[in-house]
Formats: sequence, C-alpha cells, structure tokens
Amino acid sequence: MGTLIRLSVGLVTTGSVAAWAVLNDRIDVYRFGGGRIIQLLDPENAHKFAIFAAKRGFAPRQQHSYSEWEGLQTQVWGRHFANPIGLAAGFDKHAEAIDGCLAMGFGFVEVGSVTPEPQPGNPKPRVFRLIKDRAVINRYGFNSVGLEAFEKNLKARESQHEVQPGVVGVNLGKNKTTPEAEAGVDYSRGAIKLCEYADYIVVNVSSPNTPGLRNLQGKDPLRSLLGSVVSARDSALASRAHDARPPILVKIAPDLHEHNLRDVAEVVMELGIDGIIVSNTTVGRPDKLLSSSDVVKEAGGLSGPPLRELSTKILGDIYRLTEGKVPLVGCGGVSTGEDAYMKIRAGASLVELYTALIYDGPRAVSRIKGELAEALQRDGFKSVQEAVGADHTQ
Ligand SMILES: Cc1cc2nc3c(=O)[nH]c(=O)nc-3n(C[C@H](O)[C@H](O)[C@H](O)COP(=O)(O)O)c2cc1C
Ligand SMILES: *[C@@H]1O[C@H](CO)[C@@H](O)[C@H](O)[C@H]1NC(C)=O
Ligand SMILES: *[C@@H]1O[C@H](CO)[C@@H](O)[C@H](O)[C@H]1NC(C)=O
Ligand SMILES: *[C@H]1O[C@H](CO)[C@@H](O)[C@H](O)[C@H]1NC(C)=O
Repeated sequence: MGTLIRLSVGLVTTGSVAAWAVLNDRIDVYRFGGGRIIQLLDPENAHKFAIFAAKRGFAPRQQHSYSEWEGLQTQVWGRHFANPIGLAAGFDKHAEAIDGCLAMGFGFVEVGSVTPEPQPGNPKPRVFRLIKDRAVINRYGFNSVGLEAFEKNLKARESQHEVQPGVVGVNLGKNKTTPEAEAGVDYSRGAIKLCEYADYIVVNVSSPNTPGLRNLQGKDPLRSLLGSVVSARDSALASRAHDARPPILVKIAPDLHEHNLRDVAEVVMELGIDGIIVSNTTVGRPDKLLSSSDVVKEAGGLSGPPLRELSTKILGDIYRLTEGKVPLVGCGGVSTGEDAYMKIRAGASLVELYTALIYDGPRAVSRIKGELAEALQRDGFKSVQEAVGADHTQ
C-alpha cells in the first residue's frame, strides 16, 4: 500500500474506532472485530491507540462477573498479587495508562522503560509485526518522556479518587548518550526520583555487552552498577523501614552465555538483589520463523512465541544458579495459560507478557488466567506458589 493510502486508512480507522469506542463507553472493541481493525494500523499507531483507549478507560475491562480461582493469588517480596500475570515493560512506557491496564485483569503492571531526560528513540518505522509467527520485532530505542513527565503521571494517578488495585513496577533506562560505563548514574537518578511510587524497581542489564559482562571483564562493573542503585534507593527512602522499600530487580537478555548468567546470579545473590526478570527480547532469529525474510531481517529485539523456549530455558538456568532463593519473573512468548505454567514450573514466581496482547487483545488476560488455573489444578497444585520450580524437584 502506498504511504498516502496507508496514512489515510490509519487516520480514518483511528478516528472512527476511537469515536465509536467513546460513544459506546468501554465497549470491547476487540470482540467486534476491532482487533482486526487495529491491525490495519501500522504497529506503532496501533500501540498509540491501545494506550489512548486504556488511558480513557474504554479499553476492554475484565467482566465484573469474572471469578478467579483463589490459588492464583500469590505473595512475593511480602506483597500481595491478586494473580501472577503481569504486563511487561514497554507497553505503558510513560506511566499514563496504569489503571486501564490493571482493569484488563493483570495482577501487576510494569511501566517504562523511562530514561532520565526525554529522548525520541530511533527513527520510524521501528516496530514490525511478524504475523505468521504472532511475533514482533522492535527497535524503539527507548523513546521516553523522561523522569520529570513520568513522575507527573504517577503523581496524577495518586491524586485520583479511585485507583485500580494492583502492583506497579517501574523499569528504569539510561539515556542513549550516557556511556555504558556510567549507566549506574542514570539508573540511580531514576531510582531516587521514582522509588516512592514504585512497588518494585527494574534495572536493565539486558544486553550481552552489559557492563561487567563484556569480554569476561568480570563482575566488578555489574556489582558497582547494581550497588549504586541499591544505595540510591536506600538514601531516598532512609526514613522507611527496610522491608517497606521497593525491591530491586534486574532484567536480563535471553542471549547471555552460560558464564554471563553465572556472573549475574552471583552478583545478585551477593548484593541481595530481590529478583530477576527473565527475559527481554532476543537479538537472535530462530530458524523456524515463518514470516517473510524482509521483515525477519529487520534489526531489533524479537518477542512473542518464537522467544518462548529460549527464555524459559534461561529462566530454568537462572533458577538453578540462584538455588531457588531469588524470586524470578518469567517473561517471553507467553500467550496461553500452559505457557505461563511452564514458566512457573521452571522457576518463575510471577509471569509477564506483552506481545500476546498485540495479537489477542486484552481478553487474553482472563483467558490465560483461566487456563493457568486449570493446569495447576489438573496437576494437583493448590496454588501458584506450590508449583514454582516444580521442574527442578523431580
Ligand atoms: C514494542 C515493544 C517495546 C518494548 N519496550 C521495552 C522497554 O521499554 N523496556 C523493557 O525492559 N522491555 C521492553 N520490551 C520487552 C518486553 O518487556 C518483554 O521483555 C519482551 O517483549 C518479551 O515478552 P513477550 O514475548 O511477552 O512480548 C518491549 C517489547 C516490545 C514488543
Ligand atoms: C539496556 O542495557 C543495555 C546494556 O547495558 C544498553 O545497551 C541499553 O541501552 C539499555 N537500555 C536502556 C533503556 O537503558
Ligand atoms: C532489550 O533487548 C534489546 C535488543 O533485543 C536491546 O536493544 C535493549 O537495550 C534491551 N533492554 C531493554 C530494557 O529493553
Ligand atoms: C540524557 O540525555 C540527554 C539528552 O540526550 C542529555 O542531555 C543528558 O546528558 C543525558 N544524561 C546523562 C546522565 O548523560
């Protein structure tokens, strides 16, 4: 399609779907073929539209009549989670649609990544659908409104009359212009500014060439990076009891080598880092991809089902390396309850997803929770907690 045609189709569909949704307050646009309409938009406009909808409160919400198996409730870091399924970072990058996202049925939402100063990210196009694989390649390059505006959004939420219950994590990034070796400074700025709003904080160590992980340089740079974030949080919240400070998690790439994983695990245990998110997108391109090669060879991180096996395997490795002592968040390619269940058995206390939402819409959340509850009960587990790491004990 010519750019002009695509642009006008985009504008017309955005406009009419939005108007329609506004008129039909909170109508489930996905159920009535809206998912298809949204897919006519280029992926970045579809993302914008979804955020717009979630922010205005007319994104599909979980039905009030929906009843959840109580075994899905769980407790991690002394915090209560109504269910273990969360929204991964990168959807609500600017913390503007938290309640709309929680209303879809997520137990928790991770907002960000947010960089210290505003930055535009990479030139467009920078998000691509691999429709046959139900996957996505993105190279957003961390477009962010910056800490100031991000904090404003979180403050505005606090002053609302009513907020959706649920856990909110904040994912911190660094500015593009900040050298890798000084990433700790950017993350610390983020931690100082936002820790009072966060139920947990995430630091990205998501690349194979993360400081401390490049060329087997050793663990020192990683130790100092994470150490500086811990001190930043502790100094910002000195008046709070230690266990009332938000836990700090690291998020890793699925592309790390065995020795990198061991380094991460050791530093995490040594510093008492509270959790690990496994994983970010992959820079790899599995052979089994079905989509056309022009899109497959776009640069960026691949997410969705083709990432699942790899990220679940790395999750299991990290569980072993941390001896089951560190709560893990499984992320990567989850689109069914069975996928979530596999992550839990491999060692995840919580599970996150993003790409499934792009293809299936918000109704995926209650479907996945229902399927997960069924899988757990089928295998005789009374709760999520009981099944965490089950693969390692047999
Ligand atoms: C469009 C897009 C943007 C993303 N942006 C971020 C981000 O800003 N920060 C981050 O830590 N992860 C980001 N991610 C990675 C996701 O949080 C998640 O780790 C990854 O997509 C794997 O999960 P999935 O297969 O369920 O999508 C992004 C993913 C996608 C698809
Ligand atoms: C994540 O970490 C990698 C490695 O340190 C870095 O290249 C990348 O820019 C980071 N992204 C953000 C948003 O901080
Ligand atoms: C995630 O992975 C991509 C490449 O797959 C990388 O560019 C990015 O810096 C990583 N970190 C985050 C926070 O997304
Ligand atoms: C973050 O990016 C902005 C704009 O690119 C830049 O001015 C600033 O120096 C960066 N922050 C740090 C800590 O380098």
